[in-house]
Amino acid sequence: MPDNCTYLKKIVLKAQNGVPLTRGDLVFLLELSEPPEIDVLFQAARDARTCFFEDRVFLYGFIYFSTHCRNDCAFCQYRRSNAEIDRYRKSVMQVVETAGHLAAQGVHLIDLTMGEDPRMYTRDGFSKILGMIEEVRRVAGLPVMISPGAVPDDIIPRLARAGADWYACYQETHNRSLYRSLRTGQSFDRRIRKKRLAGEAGMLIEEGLLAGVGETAGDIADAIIWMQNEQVDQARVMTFVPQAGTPMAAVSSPDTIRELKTIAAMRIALPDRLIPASLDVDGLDGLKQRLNAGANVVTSIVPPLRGLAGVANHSLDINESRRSLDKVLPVIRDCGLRAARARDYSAWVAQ
Ligand code: SAM
Ligand code: MD0
Ligand code: SF4
Repeated sequence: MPDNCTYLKKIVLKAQNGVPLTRGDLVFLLELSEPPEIDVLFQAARDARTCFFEDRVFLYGFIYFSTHCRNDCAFCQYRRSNAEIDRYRKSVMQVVETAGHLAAQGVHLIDLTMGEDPRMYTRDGFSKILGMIEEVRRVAGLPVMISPGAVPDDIIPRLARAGADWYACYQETHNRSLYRSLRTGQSFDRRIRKKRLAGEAGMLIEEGLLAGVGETAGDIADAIIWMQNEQVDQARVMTFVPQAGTPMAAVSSPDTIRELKTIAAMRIALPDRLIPASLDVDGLDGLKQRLNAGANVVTSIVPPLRGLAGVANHSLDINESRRSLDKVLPVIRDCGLRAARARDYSAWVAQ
């Protein structure tokens, strides 16, 4: 334990001085297994967060506006071949109205997410999305993230021009053979290219990983190194939640400790970046442990009773209003943190 702690502190110091962490450093962090060592890891992550963000946490409203999808990701309930779910497609008016409602509640960003909906992946569909981004920005007066899947190359700069500040597109893993089994039939390189194009078009980039899908600590380390090299602006990890009607339905629910250690390792490696604590995996009950591991953004705040779904959990905590700000804010305070002001967030985005 003392030896491990000394090495841990060395790694933290290195990261603080802006030296990129090596694969070995990251694997070491991810493989810590004794509770006292894991506590030291989480404390180091919180300290790294304090250095750049003090006690401020950002809040993202989430609108999953179409749950139709042409892809067949093995892990996702919205995959094309899942006939067991009801799907919806919200109108631009409904989306804009919901965004206005979320803004009035006090979120800092609106995340507009969709499946690769065949009806939206058309000329008309893309124009509709561009118009939606403009309207949401105007009515909500907040930065916008778009999570539209791997849209055609020429659409990416148009998303930026319409006012999308962020492009979110997750690789899930940087192990290519694992990727092939998860994102069935989708090119790894093409998905990477979309993120690069979005960055070139002036958007901020979010990369994301799944935890508990058969990845090794080395795979996660490789992904974090990629995030360091590409200078992603937001880095996410979510524990896989098994979904009925998918090939991975019978996989047993992974332990969330892998996600928590990954959050902490990402915070140490990328101390000044945004790292989400998603309400979508374990709902409100899972928020505290994610913030305590070093996350600084609460994502997947979804308003109740509007027929809106989550991704990893279709309905967990939504209609019970447990994904609303009045439930989230006390947990943030319990962790010794506080919600940032909207202008703190806009300043971060601008900078
Ligand atoms: N359809 C677009 C796409 O795939 O890029 C946008 C949706 S994307 C934000 C949905 C993300 O939620 C996936 O990339 C994955 O990281 C996460 N997700 C989906 N199903 C999940 C599950 N069963 N458990 C945990 N996370 C999941
Ligand atoms: C979340 N369910 O924030 C959402 C989603 C998409 N940009 C984010 C994974 O947890
Ligand atoms: Fe479609 Fe996205 Fe789900 Fe894959 S993760 S099936 S692309 S909605």
